[in-house]
Amino acid sequence: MPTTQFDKESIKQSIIGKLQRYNGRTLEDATDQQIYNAVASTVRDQIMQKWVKYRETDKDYTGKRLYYLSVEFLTGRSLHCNILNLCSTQEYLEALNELGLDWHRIFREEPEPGLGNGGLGRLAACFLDSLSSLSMPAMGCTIRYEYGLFRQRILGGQQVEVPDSWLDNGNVWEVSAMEDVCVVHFGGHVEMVNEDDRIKFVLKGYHSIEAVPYDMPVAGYGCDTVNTLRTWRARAPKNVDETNYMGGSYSRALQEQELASMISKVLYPEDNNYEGKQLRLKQHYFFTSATLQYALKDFKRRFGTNFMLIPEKMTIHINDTHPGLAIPEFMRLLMDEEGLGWDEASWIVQHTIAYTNHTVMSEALEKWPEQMMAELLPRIYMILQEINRRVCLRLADHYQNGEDPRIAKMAITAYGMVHMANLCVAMSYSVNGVSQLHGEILKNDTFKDYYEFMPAKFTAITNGITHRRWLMACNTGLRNLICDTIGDQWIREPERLQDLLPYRDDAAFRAEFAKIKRHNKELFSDMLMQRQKMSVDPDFMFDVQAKRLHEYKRQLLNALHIMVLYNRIMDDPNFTMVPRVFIFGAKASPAYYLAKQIIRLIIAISKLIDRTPRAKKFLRVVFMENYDVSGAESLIPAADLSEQLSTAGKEASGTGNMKFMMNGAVTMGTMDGANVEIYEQVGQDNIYIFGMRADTVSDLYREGGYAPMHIYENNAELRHALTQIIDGTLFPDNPATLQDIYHYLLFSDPYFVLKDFGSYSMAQRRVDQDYRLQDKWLRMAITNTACSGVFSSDRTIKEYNDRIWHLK
Ligand code: 26W
Repeated sequence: MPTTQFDKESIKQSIIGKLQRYNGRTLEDATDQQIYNAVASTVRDQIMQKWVKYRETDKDYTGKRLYYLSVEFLTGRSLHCNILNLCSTQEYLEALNELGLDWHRIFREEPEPGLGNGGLGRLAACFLDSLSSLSMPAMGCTIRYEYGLFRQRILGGQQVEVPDSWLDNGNVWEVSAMEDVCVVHFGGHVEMVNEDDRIKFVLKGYHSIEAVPYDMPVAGYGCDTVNTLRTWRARAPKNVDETNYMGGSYSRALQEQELASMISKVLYPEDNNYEGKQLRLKQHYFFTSATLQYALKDFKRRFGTNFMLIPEKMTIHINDTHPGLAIPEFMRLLMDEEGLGWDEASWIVQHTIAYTNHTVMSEALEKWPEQMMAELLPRIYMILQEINRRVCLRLADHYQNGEDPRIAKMAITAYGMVHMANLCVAMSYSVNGVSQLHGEILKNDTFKDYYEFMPAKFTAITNGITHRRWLMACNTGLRNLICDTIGDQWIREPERLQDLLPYRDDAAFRAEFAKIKRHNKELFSDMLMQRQKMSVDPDFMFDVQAKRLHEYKRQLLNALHIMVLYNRIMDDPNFTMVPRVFIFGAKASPAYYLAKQIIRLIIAISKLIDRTPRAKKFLRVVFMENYDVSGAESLIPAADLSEQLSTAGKEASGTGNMKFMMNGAVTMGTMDGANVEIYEQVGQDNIYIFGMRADTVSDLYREGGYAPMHIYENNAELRHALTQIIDGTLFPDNPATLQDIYHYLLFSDPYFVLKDFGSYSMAQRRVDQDYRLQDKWLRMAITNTACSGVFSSDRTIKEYNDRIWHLK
């Protein structure tokens, strides 16, 4: 047994001791919050022991290291997963039991760091867990937002945003690393000076911000590796800098402090929608620059100034374009700080930076005004212009024509904007999509011209999720059943979940599987009662759509279908269906008007059904408030049907789809993103596929859209449901409340909701039929869990390592 293992008795003693020393309390009169702190810091002690040891060995490490830069790391709570990864579940369970403590109640006290919006941020967190568990040396780097993603309240049937000050009670998991504080410069102007016969560029009149790192340990499962998640906080430097020479006063100094801390104040709540806010650009440069300064410092500690060794010793992975300024910043550090020439610096950067694209939505592609870049980051802007000049020269040469129209499309700076995606594609050694379909779309459409110009760097690696959090920790019932049935090898080799396949035919196994699902539904209902004073009937089918609210994800398709079901129930006295609760979880970006209207629609439908006794027998709609990682951990294990309805070609991958599948929910989905690969894994009998394929969708775009009115005229059920949006059925006092949704669907919807409705509604009829045949349904559910192993992020990380990083 590793020496860092704590036994049950020492865990108990530690908890009691901490309550006494830090709170002056006994167990009996301590609050849940205090108990949480005592338990968490016991776990932390255990991790710290491992961390110290790991860092000791890491000091002499001469191999390659990965820096994973992401503007979001949606880690969720840490306590449970940390205990799990320490392989100490049994010890803690027993210790807490013997102290008379309820384990779930204590876990609930941990504030959830909401340092991300959705898929991209959660993916980064799964990656870190897998990197550690596979013992790969890596550091995750991001911003220490004082306010994470807003908390969502539903008031008067609408979303209201509340600030999320998750750090109020401190964060047990982090330690500051003052030795690595560094300075980031903004503004000023560039001067050319002649030094030792070389032209040097020097930034003058800038404004300094200090970057303070806080480190959170990421312990791998059952191994010695403890990687670090480094979060950077912004503060004003204590010492006077150039700006303060101009008549600094006390109140001015405080103002400076306030302004500086703005940079790491709040996470932008937009998902898949870009706005050129200056503060956002500051955030990106701030954490990117700090990270690269640290990476270079660590490189020099390890290898001195032999900079040409950099590509061999580190990879800088940028999670979408948000940390893309790593490219010019790295060039700047190598040239201006270390004295390298352009060609050497450029060679190093182009062999060190790898880029993942996560979206093809044009409104999400980052473009910064050149003007803003020039004012905020003058030296970086100069470098960007020079990169652009050289890339355009190469292109002109390649096309044998300096006027080729493709050059403007591929340029880094064009028409007054800096195109971050072009920068990242041009300058990194690897560009990857996040599912096979997405990878194809990148090559054939989004980055078509670049793909033809430099095909070798393009690849696709399908996303994954950590089965430790998303199965072992969140669904203990299923985890135990699986271990009892096929042993525990699947924990290290999740593909072995396949061994469950034969048990589809075992009636006793199916019964156990069903019992667990039912129990998870009860747990979810309890959680809902506790979170929002609502309950759901565990005998209903749980039909779940949980993800950010976005037009392309088509929550509207689901909502319209519920209205159609409602009408069938109300119009036909003989109608029956499997009782079903439609559960939604979704945050809308605060400034996204239509998304907020869609939430209103869903809640209005829910209320309509609740006041209609006949409908209530078959139908319920629940809007789960403040859907976050913890909410997902309770909702996903309870789901029967997983709704993945994006317009084909729009969802780069999806990862929620994988979590549902792993927990035995059957997918209702379009042939989009990773749904395609789920389909390939489970086969057509174990998934419900509907709607247009991606190629049909892109044909439709080429033809200039579709005629929703035509569908409206020919589908009476759909017409009825649409009319009810505006005829007072939902809002008797103000029928026009949701008229914008009505008009959107009929006149401007770019995501073809009505077009796919018929096929969706047919597929839903099949769900109803199949669910009645419980054995058939259970076989499908088990198949989904059994085939979910390839979607473990362990597989994903191994592929990144084999194809991109080459860490060992
Ligand atoms: C600048 C505004 C902004 C913010 C976030 C633009 C784009 C983003 C992200 C790239 C959006 C995102 O989270 N994309 C999701 O990434 C997941 C992980 O790869 C995929 O599974 C989802 O399909 C994709 O939507």
